[in-house]
Amino acid sequence: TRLILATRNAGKITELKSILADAGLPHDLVGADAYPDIPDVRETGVTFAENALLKAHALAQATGLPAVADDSGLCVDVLNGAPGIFSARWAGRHGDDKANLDLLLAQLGDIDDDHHRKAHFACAAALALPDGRERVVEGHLSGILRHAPSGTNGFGYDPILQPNGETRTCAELTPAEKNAISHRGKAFRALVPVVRELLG
Ligand code: ITT
Repeated sequence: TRLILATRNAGKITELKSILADAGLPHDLVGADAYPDIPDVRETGVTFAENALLKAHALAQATGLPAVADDSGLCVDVLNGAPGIFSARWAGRHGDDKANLDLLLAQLGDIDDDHHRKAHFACAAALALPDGRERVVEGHLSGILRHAPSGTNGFGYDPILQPNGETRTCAELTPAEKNAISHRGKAFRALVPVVRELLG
C-alpha cells in the first residue's frame, strides 16, 4: 500500500525514505511532489506537533491515502527556542537555507562560550488516516552551534550544528550516521510501530 510523505522538502524526503525503509516499513513511499495539484496547507499551529498533524491530515484528506508529515526546526537556548517553528523562513524567504543559517550565526556572533551556544533540532512525526485517526511523536538532537558552517551533507542548519559527543557537524556526518542519531530518525523510528498498528 501507498504511504504519502506529506512534505515538499527534498532533504526531508531523502532522509525519510531511508529511515522508513531501514525500519522495514513495506509501504510504497511517495512524496507530496507526486501530487502537485494539492495546495500547501497553511501552517497555523504554534507547535511542531500541531503543524505536523495539519500537514498529514491535509494530504490524507486530499488523496484518500494514509500520510505521514514532518514538522521540524532548530531551537536555540539563548534565543528562548527560536527559530523553532519559524526555522524554514527565519531570514524571510521560505526555504532559503543559506540566508537562514547566516542570519542565525550573525545573531549569535559575539557569544563565544560553547556553553551558551547550545541548541537542539526537534522533529514531530505525524501519521494521519483518511478516516481522521492520527498519531504524533517527537524526537530531538542536542548539540552546540559552530561559529562557521562546515560540511556539505544534509540540508538546512546541518553545517552549524555539532551534536553532543561529536567533533563533526551534522553536515560532515554521512547520511547513515546522521539518521542514526537525528531528531528525524528518532521520531520516525518511533512512529513505525504505530504505522504498523494502524495500517497493518
Ligand atoms: P514541508 O513543510 O514541506 O515539510 P519545510 O522545509 O517548510 O517543508 P518545516 O516547516 O518543518 O518544513 O521547516 C523545517 C526547517 O527546519 C527546514 O527548512 C530546516 O531549515 C530546518 N531543519 C529541520 N530539520 C533539519 C535537519 O535535519 N537539518 C537541518 N535543518 C533542519
